[in-house]
Amino acid sequence: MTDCLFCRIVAGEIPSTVVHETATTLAFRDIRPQASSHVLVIPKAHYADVAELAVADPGLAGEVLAAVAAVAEAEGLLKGGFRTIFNTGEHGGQEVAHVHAHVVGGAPLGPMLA
Ligand code: IU
Repeated sequence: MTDCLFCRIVAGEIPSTVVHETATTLAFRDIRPQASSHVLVIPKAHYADVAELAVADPGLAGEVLAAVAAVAEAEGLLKGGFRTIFNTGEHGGQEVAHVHAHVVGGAPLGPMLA
């Protein structure tokens, strides 16, 4: 999808700081980090949100979760723990309509809905 920001990052048209990549997924640093470690994990294929991805391609959804785990390990988050968030739709505060998991950690986080 050429007008999708994250598809353009996958295509290399917009620069990003990649921390992990597989044949089907890409993980890069959020440009406005909310924690000392804040990485976005996406499938390279375009799906609007996690609900659409899970229905259309549950195998790929699993690959995204495996990439989340790989990022957590690479970022040194497994011991202390981390949070994974899929903002979805208007009420979920989703700004970019290409499914992405936020992986945040590096220090104790506040209550989930704060
Ligand atoms: P959201 O879940 O759709 O609200 O999150 C979108 C995230 O994408 C948000 O944290 C932005 O800081 C981030 N982001 C980015 O990393 N690079 C960009 O070019 C743009 C947004 I636009």
